[in-house]
Amino acid sequence: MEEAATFTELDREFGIPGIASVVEGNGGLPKVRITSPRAVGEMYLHGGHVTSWKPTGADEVLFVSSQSRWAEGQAIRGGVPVCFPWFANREGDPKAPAHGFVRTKAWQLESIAQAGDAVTVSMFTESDESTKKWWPADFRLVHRTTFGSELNLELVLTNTGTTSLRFEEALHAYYRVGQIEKARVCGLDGVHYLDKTEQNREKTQQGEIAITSETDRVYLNTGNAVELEDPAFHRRIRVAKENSRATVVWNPWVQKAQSMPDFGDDEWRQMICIETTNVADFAVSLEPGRQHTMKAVIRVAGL
Ligand code: TA6
Repeated sequence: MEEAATFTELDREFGIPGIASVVEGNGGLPKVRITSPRAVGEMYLHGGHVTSWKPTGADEVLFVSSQSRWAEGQAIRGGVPVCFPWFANREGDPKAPAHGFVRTKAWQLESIAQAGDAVTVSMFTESDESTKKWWPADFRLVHRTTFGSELNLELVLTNTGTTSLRFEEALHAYYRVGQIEKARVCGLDGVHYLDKTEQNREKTQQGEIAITSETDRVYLNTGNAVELEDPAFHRRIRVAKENSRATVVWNPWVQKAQSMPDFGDDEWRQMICIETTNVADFAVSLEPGRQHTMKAVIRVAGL
């Protein structure tokens, strides 16, 4: 009875008839479904996780694995996972969950608002007993997403404690591509990166990025917008950002894909991650009472 009431109550409190509703999603997890004149989309309370954005007149932009898990304590494979307060494995703590603890947490709805033809959904999560097991800080994290002809993602952190915070963050976006071998990522020419497939060896990007093997790179000290050119889908996806000093590009290729239980063996051909982040030397420090916002703006155009 509780579950059903939750959806209905949330929908009654936050829903906008014909535009936004709170419904039961995969695995019985609550999600916000957007059907606005400019776009359709979905965002789960589980992880404050956007799983779909389809601007009017275009195909789905985000990739979600057919093998994804949809359960408490498990991360959704695809869409835009929120990584916080650390990225990837936590240094010196092999037991700590990869990419932090908020992507597997139940977030709360803060608001759903219509602005013209776009719809903004705000979800939040805060420090509590479960987070303090891993990280002693007091914080409030809001993920505010605007679904329209472009997708605006804002991660807003407030230090609600009395001591300074240092954290990493990522909007770990998975994009659908028609055929990865033909896709190209432009905008990082000349940028230094750490190659995680070679023990973080430091390299410099020459020209556009082509995916020809497992690719796991952290591009450092860059605020550049990047463009994903996808000839197979005849489209270009532009990812611009604010207050982010590093960009991660990832494709698992064949072997890593086979090693992931929540990812289809052949799905590496259909996706690439282009992640808006602050990681490594670009982790953020935040004084008590202060707020930090990282933003990504995604647009789709024909190729
Ligand atoms: O963002 C790239 C990365 O850090 C890769 O190293 C790879 O592990 C990927 O994230 C997925 O991580 P996950 O914990 O979701 O399996």
